[in-house]
Amino acid sequence: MDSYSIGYANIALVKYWGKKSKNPVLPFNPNLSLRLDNLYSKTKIEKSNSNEDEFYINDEKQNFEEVTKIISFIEKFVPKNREKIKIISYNAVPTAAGLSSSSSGTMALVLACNKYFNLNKTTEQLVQIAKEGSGSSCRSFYKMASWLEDGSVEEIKTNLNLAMLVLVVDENRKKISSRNAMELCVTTSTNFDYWVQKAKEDFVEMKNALAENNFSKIGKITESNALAMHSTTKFANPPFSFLTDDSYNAMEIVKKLRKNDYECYFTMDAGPNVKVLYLKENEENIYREIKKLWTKKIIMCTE
Ligand code: 2P0
Repeated sequence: MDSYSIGYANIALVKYWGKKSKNPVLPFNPNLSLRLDNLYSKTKIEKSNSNEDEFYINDEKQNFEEVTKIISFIEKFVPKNREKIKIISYNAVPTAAGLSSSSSGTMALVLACNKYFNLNKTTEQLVQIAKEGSGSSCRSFYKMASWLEDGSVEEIKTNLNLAMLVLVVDENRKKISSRNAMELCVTTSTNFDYWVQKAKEDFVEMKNALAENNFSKIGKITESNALAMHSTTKFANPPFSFLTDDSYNAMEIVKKLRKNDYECYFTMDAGPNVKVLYLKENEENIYREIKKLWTKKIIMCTE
């Protein structure tokens, strides 16, 4: 266990949706996230027993395409003449189901490389390396973080005890990767410019709301930002949606709870699952009420 490096998932309250630059990876708009300490990946690297690089997720040997993808990323920052390696990774997050497994996986991988290859990088350097593997992973290094258009990552402080659970709609691997979906929206979505403008404003408002400890404002921005991001998919060519009927049912449940004075808000990423944001001190009540209305799986994300 000791030799594993841990990386955490994070969920954006103001989303990253679109690359202004691919090399280096820079977002169109500043974005901001909350780390989910219960959703993590752990990774270790060993010398390969064969004469090729190997990659395992949850004991499953990954195919050539996946190995190539991960190796071409790590070759950007590990020594060129190296021995073949075996990357062993476990996800406590369903893989590629819009539950941010790429952010936890990339953070764990970057830390594991730092250890195995004795790179001795600082956290700031590792953050910058991670974002080249998966943009959102750079935010996982801090409990709350913002990632700005110039590539810098800042820790955000809050006095609020923000917490999250997931109403699981579907744990399967999504059909379209967030990278490809994002790219399709950047290049074809007719409301993409509107999204970028709104997200920039949301970011400023969100930082104010966090400074004011104004949870209602934080929640409202979180919901409206998520809906705006998802609306770009509907105006893409061809149009598509990550959300299913069950996602909309889950959103209705959140609204119903709110009406009954259980304050909580929804957000969704590149998948159908619905994340619910609330204050930790209300967790017991919210969980009890939500359980009456949502019969499928619920994942508690924060300690
Ligand atoms: C986010 N997502 O802010 C947004 C919201 C998904 C929806 O960042 O292409 O895997 O590797 O930089 O980081 C997921 O995108 O994309 C993501 P790449 P990444 O969390």
